Amino acid sequence: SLPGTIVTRISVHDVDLNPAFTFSFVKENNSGTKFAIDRNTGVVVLVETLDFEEATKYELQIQISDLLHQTEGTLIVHVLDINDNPPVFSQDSYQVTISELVPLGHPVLTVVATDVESSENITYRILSSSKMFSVDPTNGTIFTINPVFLMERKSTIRFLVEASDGGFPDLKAVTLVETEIQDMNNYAPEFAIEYYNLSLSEDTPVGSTLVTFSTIDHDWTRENTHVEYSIISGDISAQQVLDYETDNRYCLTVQAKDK
Ligand SMILES: [Ca+2]
Ligand SMILES: [Ca+2]
Ligand SMILES: [Ca+2]
Ligand SMILES: [Ca+2]
Repeated sequence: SLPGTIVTRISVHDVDLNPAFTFSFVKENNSGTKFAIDRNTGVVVLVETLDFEEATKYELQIQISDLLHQTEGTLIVHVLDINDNPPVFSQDSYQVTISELVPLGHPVLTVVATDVESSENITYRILSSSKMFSVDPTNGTIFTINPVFLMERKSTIRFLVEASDGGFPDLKAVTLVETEIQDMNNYAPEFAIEYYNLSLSEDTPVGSTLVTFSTIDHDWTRENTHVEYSIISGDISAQQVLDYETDNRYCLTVQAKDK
């Protein structure tokens, strides 16, 4: 209720005729500064907004006197709870790192919101349309609903999660979830061409560039696509001068290795 609201009017019976009463709060009684009483009429007025989360009940000791006699009474004010506090997330934002190979349904992290009125009715939902993640509405656990490695090659995926307290009115809070996707080295490099056929003249100078290999690696981080080449078998004596009459064919196996 707003300040100024009349809480009640204290009524008094006195067998004497036409007595003049004065009303007051008993001094040592600590009703705070929430209430005031009109000395002459006994009207109790609210002077500050109440808060159920601060106090659920007030006991006001009221003194009534008619010059000769005085008496005391107690006014008990019960404060009714309204939903005036939104839920609060335990963190403004949440960060988590997951492997791109996490299985479907894998719990990624759990977001937690609490509410001073009631944490039990809090429900969670993901605000941004997410093809990859879903949240358990009752416990805030975020899990994968699609294979992560199929998603666009973004290293961080951000989305918002909302908590509703289910009260009236329904109050909400929002938090940011940042998911860093870790590239795993799950692809080997592949040569663009499987067989290379070269024809060289026997007077090709030593040190000539004969061919430059290239490979494709479907991973997407530098560390998982860095390729080193080496000749692993074949007639590597060809570092000398070629001679058609000695050998007219060389066969080399080249390996591309990504780590
Ligand atoms: Ca409340
Ligand atoms: Ca609430
Ligand atoms: Ca790779
Ligand atoms: Ca990968």
